[in-house]
Amino acid sequence: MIFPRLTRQPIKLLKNVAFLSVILVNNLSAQTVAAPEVILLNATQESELRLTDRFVDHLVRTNQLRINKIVTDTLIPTRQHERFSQYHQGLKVYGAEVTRQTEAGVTVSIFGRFYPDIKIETTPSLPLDTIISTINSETQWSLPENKSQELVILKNPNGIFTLAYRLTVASPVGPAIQFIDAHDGITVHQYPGIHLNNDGLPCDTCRVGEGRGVKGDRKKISVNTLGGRFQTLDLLRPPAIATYDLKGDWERLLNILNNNELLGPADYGQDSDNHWTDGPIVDGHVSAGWTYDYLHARFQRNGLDGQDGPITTIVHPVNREDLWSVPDHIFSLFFLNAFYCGVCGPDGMVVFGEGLPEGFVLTETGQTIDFFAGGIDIVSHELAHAITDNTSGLIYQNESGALNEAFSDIIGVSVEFFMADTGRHPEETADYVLGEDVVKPNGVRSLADPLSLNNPDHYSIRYQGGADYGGVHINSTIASHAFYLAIEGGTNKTSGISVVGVGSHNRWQIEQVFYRAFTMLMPANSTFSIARKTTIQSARDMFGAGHTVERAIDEAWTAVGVK
Ligand SMILES: [Ca+2]
Ligand SMILES: [Ca+2]
Ligand SMILES: [Zn+2]
Repeated sequence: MIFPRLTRQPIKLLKNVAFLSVILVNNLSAQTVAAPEVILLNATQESELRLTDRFVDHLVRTNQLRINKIVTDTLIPTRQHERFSQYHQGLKVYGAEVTRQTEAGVTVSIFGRFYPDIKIETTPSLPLDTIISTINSETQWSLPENKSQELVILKNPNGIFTLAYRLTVASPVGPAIQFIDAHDGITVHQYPGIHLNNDGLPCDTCRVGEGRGVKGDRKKISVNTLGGRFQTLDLLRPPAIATYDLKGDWERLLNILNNNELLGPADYGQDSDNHWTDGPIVDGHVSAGWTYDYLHARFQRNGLDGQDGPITTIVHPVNREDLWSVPDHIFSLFFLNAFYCGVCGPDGMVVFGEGLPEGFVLTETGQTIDFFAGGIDIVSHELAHAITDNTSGLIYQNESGALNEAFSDIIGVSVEFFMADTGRHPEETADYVLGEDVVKPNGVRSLADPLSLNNPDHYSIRYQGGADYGGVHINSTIASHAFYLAIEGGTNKTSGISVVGVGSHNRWQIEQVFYRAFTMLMPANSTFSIARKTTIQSARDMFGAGHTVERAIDEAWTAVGVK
């Protein structure tokens, strides 16, 4: 049965305070007021905070907002961050979040969007069992039972609220989170990834070996010894950092990604004399370690989940000589890509593609593709997706998806600078390009000059089509270029507006400010505009209002056309 759909409400953005005062003064509930479709709950000034704070309290008291996370700020330890999810008739409104920053119980900032006027039938026409048996009959994999399945309210791509089941579904290209209409069984939205935790392991078998990377460069590698052999399992750092070598068995890897098989100790990268010569194994493992070290040194963050949970990466998903024999989807997934999967295995995992054999180029660009594990910025980019999954959960489509991708590029570039600044890897030079050591020449994206690789450097020229989940990679450079300008300064090519940056010696300031905004202040459905507001708030929190840091960030967003 196809349930009649509601038509979209006209968007009317009433002024926050005016609308709130109607509610509070007349003591009406949000539903009985002639409500706008969405209420923007952005408050950072004392004048706005009092009413907005009371409104949030009202929503919490009436069960329309429920707390889903409280985190202590690692960079300003006196601050706390509450993350609320909107509920409607007991069902979570997917992505509708409000974040509230407090100090000693006093509210400092609030960000988010609240939908006051959801009209939707919350009884599903199709039971969950029917959906699951339909899915299981359509694929060779069974639906993993350990992944959460829930009924939610989802704003579909057309802006219509839809009652949908949220499920983790297996597929030939790995699992996806699907939202399936609870009335007609049609998939209304899908995206990759959530993230679960496990404890680390004790260590009495840790060893440090010596390895050679993809570029023939020498580096120390933290491994584990077992039965006289060595494995790429790092037990020296607080989380278990494990690098698995799938030895080209992509069919087994698909079963693992789809949670129909588990990785085991036999899958660790192996070496007989602790002189490691497999470049992708060495680089993937060492770069995951650098990423951990960076997060801890710069943000006092304990790993990807903040609790030193395991970090799992996979190399050699295919053999290069199988180039012509694998199916097309395997070719693009395991030769030409690297990805993070939050719902794969107990802790999520990153897979690094194998690249192309020597002599092969991408016909469109003439670029060669090396092992993806050979780019430290690629490794940290993928691992940063796990951080986003564990914090803001930025929804992987449209502007919030572009922010999700921008954060990964920002961490990717920052880890590269962090490592280069130690001087321990003289063969590595840091830059604002992502993937230049893998996709050659030129790399994948440029934060310094997005236009040079066909990405927008300004909001006015953003991609507005439906491909790439609404341009999540394409448009990411609008935000990551703002990050670049805030550090290095310079002139935006499209707007001609110049920015005075904080200078490369102060890059840590912008890195910390952006990290706080992206992981603590942003709701899951953030827009570029909220990214501007939250990064400015974060700068004020850390360095005070009117400081050069705030000015640099403010100018940078203006230069890229984000208001
Ligand atoms: Ca580089
Ligand atoms: Ca780079
Ligand atoms: Zn990404």
